[in-house]
Amino acid sequence: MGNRNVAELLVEVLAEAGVRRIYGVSGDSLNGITDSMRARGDMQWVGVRHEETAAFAAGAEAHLTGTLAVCAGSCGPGNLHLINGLYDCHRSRVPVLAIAAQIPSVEIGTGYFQETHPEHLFAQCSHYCELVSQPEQIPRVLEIAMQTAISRRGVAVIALPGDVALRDAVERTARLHFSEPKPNVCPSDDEINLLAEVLNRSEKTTILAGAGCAGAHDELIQLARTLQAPIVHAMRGKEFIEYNNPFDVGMTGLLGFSSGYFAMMNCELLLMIGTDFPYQQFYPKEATIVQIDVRGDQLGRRSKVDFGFVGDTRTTLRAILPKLKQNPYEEHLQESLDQYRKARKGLDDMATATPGKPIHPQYVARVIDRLAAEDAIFTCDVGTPTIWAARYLTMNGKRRILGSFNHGSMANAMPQAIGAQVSHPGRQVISMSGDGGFAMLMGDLLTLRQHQLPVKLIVFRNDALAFVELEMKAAGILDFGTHLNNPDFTKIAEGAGLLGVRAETPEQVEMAIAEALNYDGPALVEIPVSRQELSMPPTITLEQAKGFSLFMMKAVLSGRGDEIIDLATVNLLR
Ligand SMILES: Cc1cc2nc3c(=O)[nH]c(=O)nc-3n(C[C@H](O)[C@H](O)[C@H](O)COP(=O)(O)OP(=O)(O)OC[C@H]3O[C@@H](n4cnc5c(N)ncnc54)[C@H](O)[C@@H]3O)c2cc1C
Ligand SMILES: Cc1ncc(C[n+]2csc(CCOP(=O)(O)OP(=O)(O)O)c2C)c(N)n1
Repeated sequence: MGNRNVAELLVEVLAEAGVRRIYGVSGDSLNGITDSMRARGDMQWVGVRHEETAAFAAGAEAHLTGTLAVCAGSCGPGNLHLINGLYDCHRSRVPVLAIAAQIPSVEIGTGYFQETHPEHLFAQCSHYCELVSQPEQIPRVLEIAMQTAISRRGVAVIALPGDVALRDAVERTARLHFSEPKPNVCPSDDEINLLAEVLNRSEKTTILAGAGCAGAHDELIQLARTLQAPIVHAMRGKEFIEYNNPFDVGMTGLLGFSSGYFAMMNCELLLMIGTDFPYQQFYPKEATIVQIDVRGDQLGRRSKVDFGFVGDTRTTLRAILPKLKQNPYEEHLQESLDQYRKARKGLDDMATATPGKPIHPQYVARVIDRLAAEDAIFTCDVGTPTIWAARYLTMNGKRRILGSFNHGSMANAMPQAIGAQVSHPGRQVISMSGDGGFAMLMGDLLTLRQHQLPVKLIVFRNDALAFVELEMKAAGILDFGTHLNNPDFTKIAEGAGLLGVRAETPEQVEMAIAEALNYDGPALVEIPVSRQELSMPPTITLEQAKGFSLFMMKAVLSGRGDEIIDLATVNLLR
């Protein structure tokens, strides 16, 4: 083997670990890496138009596959653009390696052109972040970064000066040759006995289950049956918990269902499993709270906890199930299920189309749900599309759903759809985009064309930052700075080489979405939806109620009475 350089060794280590592609924008300081990818030919360079897209796309791939995904940015501004997407990956606990190219090593510390310090910039959104200053550090530092991202679930960053990447490598090959360890983590025998005793004592248990229940569906259902417990799911648990689940009573939280809220508030014992549901005010104050999580540092993070256990969901539930007695009391479960049926019907009644009336976004979401493939992958923008996705998309164990649920960043949906489609070429990928979110990273529409990714973008066009308007109303502030003067997005899509379709009326929604889904290529559907569509929280607190009436007063005083009528027709009189 001749003089292999650091970049070539780096790419080889990634390839040997199963990495198939790198998302990014190329640049001088990345030349060593992109050139060795070109020369090898077995790893794909997924060029995008904004590095933030690269990070979101890598995060989507990592979420869907559970394996390491990689993104890269050139020195200074190039890798700085990765940062928001990396925050999202880190907070979603998905394994992503970011290669942040660095300025020439001899210039570091001189305030040189494009100089930044990635090891400081990315420290907050990574488990590991180190500068490679010597060829001897590769592959060891790279492998530590990869191992850290995989085992701690999150982001690792290596900052690599372009000149170091081009120097001769000292080591010859990868050092680590083992597949990812997947240990079973179980509480001790004494703890399992204690957990059984606590659960057997309760007559009214509610389970709050989250993404940490992935892969433990059967055990979870058996647990709920034994405890006669309704299951409330947190948003990131939706794809793993909601389907084939006779105990499901929906979500709680601002986007939740009243049934989810009441099941949590009315229980005697709340059993949290694999969830980091963040909103304190939605946890019961009086109930005994038991929490199971694979990470000890998660215990008690969101609410008081009376009993905390460290274990993975499947192993822990398998250990506990034989020790549980059948709960003979079913009133709590039946009441919760009744409430769920009512809440569901209320939401379904909102998802209708009336000729001559505005298009309700709930109806659009319902149509997407009905027409989408059995194994579709959905992404939804932060903003009201997250609400419609949470409430109207039906999961079935094969479908997947992604959002920026923990970090809460706008503009996530199209970039995540790019990562989903690149890594799953045969699957239908649907992005539920807000007009604000879509426009924020709209340049990457061109990535769909460039890589011929048949993503379907459904743009909920309400000409507003509507979620912010909702928050302003709830806080008693008159909305301001939220209007969007939008272009015709279908024309932009057509100009970018996509199919552009527009639905003008409720009757056209189904046809427009079907046309896009059946089209063999990337497509954008623009649907003007009513702006004042209130997504009512499951219970309105006194503070929020005050907020709403205050909004009405302010609106009247400012002569915007038409808006109140608008609110009333859309929400109260429907
Ligand atoms: C605009 C907006 C509004 C939102 N409103 C709501 C809302 O109303 N309701 C709602 O529910 N969410 C809402 N969310 C999402 C919310 O912010 C959180 O992202 C979500 O509730 C977290 O879901 P989770 O607990 O399932 O997942 P995570 O936050 O990912 O938590 C998973 C937990 O499981 C643990 N874990 C992982 N693997 C295992 C394992 N094998 N065994 C055991 N434990 C494991 C992890 O350590 C972690 O503690 C909203 C988001 C946005 C953007
Ligand atoms: C990067 C970023 N900027 C601002 C916000 C605050 N924010 C949350 S939702 C939202 C509005 C989203 O608007 P749009 O995508 O049009 O969706 P809508 O709510 O109107 O359906 C804003 C500005 C954010 N979460 N992320």
